[in-house]
Parts: sequence; C-alpha cells; structure tokens
Amino acid sequence: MARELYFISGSPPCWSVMLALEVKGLAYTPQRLDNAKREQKSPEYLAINSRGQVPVLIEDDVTVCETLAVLAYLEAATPKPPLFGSSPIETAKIWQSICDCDGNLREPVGQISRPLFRGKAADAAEKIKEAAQTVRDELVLYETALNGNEWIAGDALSAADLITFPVIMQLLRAVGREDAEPLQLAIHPLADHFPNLAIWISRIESLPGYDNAYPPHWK
Ligand SMILES: N[C@@H](CCC(=O)N[C@@H](CS)C(=O)NCC(=O)O)C(=O)O
Repeated sequence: MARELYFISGSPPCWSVMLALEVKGLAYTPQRLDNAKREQKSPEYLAINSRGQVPVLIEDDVTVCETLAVLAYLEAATPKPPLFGSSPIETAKIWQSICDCDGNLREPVGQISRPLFRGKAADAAEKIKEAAQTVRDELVLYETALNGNEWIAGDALSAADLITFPVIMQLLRAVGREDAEPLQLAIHPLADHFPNLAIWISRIESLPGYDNAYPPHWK
C-alpha cells in the first residue's frame, strides 16, 4: 500500500499525525510542502485538500484531511497499539484532554509563538504576556495531571499526548528565543517552572520513531 503524508515542517497537527504513524509502526512517504512558497495553496494541492491545509493522509485511493479525522482513521484501520483507549472511560478521558488542548491551549500558544517567530517580540509584548498567563494557567493543569502519572490522560500513551506534545514544543521553541527573555514569561526553562511536564516531554522524546517525526527545519 502506498501511504503518503502531506505536511509543513513545524506544524503541530502534522507532527501529531507523524507521531501516531510512528507509534503504530506505519511506514509512509512524507510529502513536505513549503509554507514560504505557499505550496499548500497550489492548484495541485488544492485538488487534494480544497482548504489548502495540512496534514493530509493519502493511502492508495483514500484521502483523509483534518488531524483528528486522520487519527480516527489510523485507529480504526490499525487498532494496536490503541491511541484512543481500551474502555469507554479511557476513551472519554482522552477525548476530554484533546478538547482541552484544542479549546484552551492551542490558540493562546499561537498568540505567543506567531509574533515571536516573526521577530515581533517587542511590538506584541503586552499581548504575548497576556497569552502567557492563560498558557501558564493551562500548564498548571497538565502539571497536576502528570503528578504521579506518566501520560496526560490515563495509564498509557494516547492521542491526547500526541495532540498536546507538539503544541507545547511549539511554545517552548518560541519562549526559549533570546528575544522572549525580556518578557519574563515564566515558562522557560520548562523544568524550573513545570517539572512534571519536562519529564513527560523527555518520555515522548524517547519513543521509538521520535526522530523521524521531528520537524526537519528544527534539526
Ligand atoms: N483543523 C485543521 C487545521 C490544520 C492547520 O491549521 N494546518 C495549518 C498548519 S498548522 C496549515 O495548513 N496552514 C497553512 C495554511 O492554512 O495555509 C486540522 O487539524 O487538520
């Protein structure tokens, strides 16, 4: 079977899908699109996904757009190891955590990372600090959830970890920049502020296949 994943380097949703493919041991051909060249808006790619977004998974004649749809597809097609739990309550907890990340963390992280990645730290200082307060409040919840637990939703690695991890990595890349230092966002270094989260990150970094999924332009 020919399996391809269209992605943009550093995109958290793409990274989530790549990690899921690695965890499930599914080989694929990465098809990297260059955001700087707006390749995701080319007529050829719009014919694949009319929204011009990534990730998109293609398996022979099957095309799946949208991160969560791709994860659901992979889970249904390759149930082991399970990423959405093995009991109703496990599944519910995992979805709850995914909703928490998508509803409460992803956007404020974007409000921090977008201006920092564009070199606008000073111009956007107040907005970044405001978003950082929201993010810190969320990180406290993860820190508590990880107290005595290895994974953020339940006893096993799950889609909740794979969805949340790249968002937090994007945050860390942004707040670890030199121009973020004067803003004193109290997130970096993570181990000083949120030690359980820092250990959880190293746990994910030790997953087999982790390096294959790492954003190429971050290497
Ligand atoms: N809801 C979509 C969102 C995907 C998304 O926002 N992708 C971004 C990369 S992180 C993208 O394709 N950006 C390029 C663009 O919109 O032109 C999903 O989860 O798949």
